[in-house]
Amino acid sequence: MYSIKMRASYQQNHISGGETMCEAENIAATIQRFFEKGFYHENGEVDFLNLKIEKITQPLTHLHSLVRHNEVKTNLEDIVAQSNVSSLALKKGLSYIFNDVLYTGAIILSAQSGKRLDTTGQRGVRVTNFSFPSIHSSELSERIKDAISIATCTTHFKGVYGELCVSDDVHYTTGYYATKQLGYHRIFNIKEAGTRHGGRIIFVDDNLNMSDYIHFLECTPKRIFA
Ligand code: WAQ
Ligand code: MG
Repeated sequence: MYSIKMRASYQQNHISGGETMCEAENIAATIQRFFEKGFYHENGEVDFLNLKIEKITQPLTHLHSLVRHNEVKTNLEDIVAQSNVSSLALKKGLSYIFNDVLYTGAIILSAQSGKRLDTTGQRGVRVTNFSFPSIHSSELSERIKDAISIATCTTHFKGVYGELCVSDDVHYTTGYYATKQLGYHRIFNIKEAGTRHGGRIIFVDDNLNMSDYIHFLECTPKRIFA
């Protein structure tokens, strides 16, 4: 298997990224798909696009996909409160999402105090080396498959209470909140259309081993099955 990564930007500001793993015979189709995703993006013109192909040499870790819930009226405060994340932490998380910084990856916050615990600056932690082959032919969009895969990875580790996601794409207004126990809950109209506000916030225990967790998210090859 090969890891494929794409990153596109304009004047060094993040526009779009993508990552997956695939077999050799699917590399050409995957880089074509990622080229189109990054180069023709609703967030605007791109002046830099990087595609990276790397052979996977480590064994795959298998993760069971989170269950996807579709209720129209999921209330963010309620579901976050059910997952051991304080309202202060949620408030701080939302302030990272609804600011003008364009992060490439996820921000990791204390679920208790809301203090930022990772030290990756404006880059954030990017979940990479994952694939979701068992639903490739399903009716779900690439965006939703990607989102369920990322949430399955971020919430898998012990000491993680939940992940909140808002797309930074100008016209996509559905986000989600996910936990290992409660599953993947879509949240409609989480932002107003027309802004680049967005991001991913992972709420964790203060005692979580940060370098093990980041290594798991960025480096361990992860295969998600339904
Ligand atoms: N790892 C960590 N953070 C990421 C990753 C990744 N692989 N990919 C994106 N991010 C961060 C980054 O800060 C982006 O700005 C932000 O998340 C949003 O990414 O209808 O489309 O790809 O059920 O714009 C969720 C709802 C859609 C899907 C999320 O996010 C549904 C989405 P985007
Ligand atoms: Mg985006």
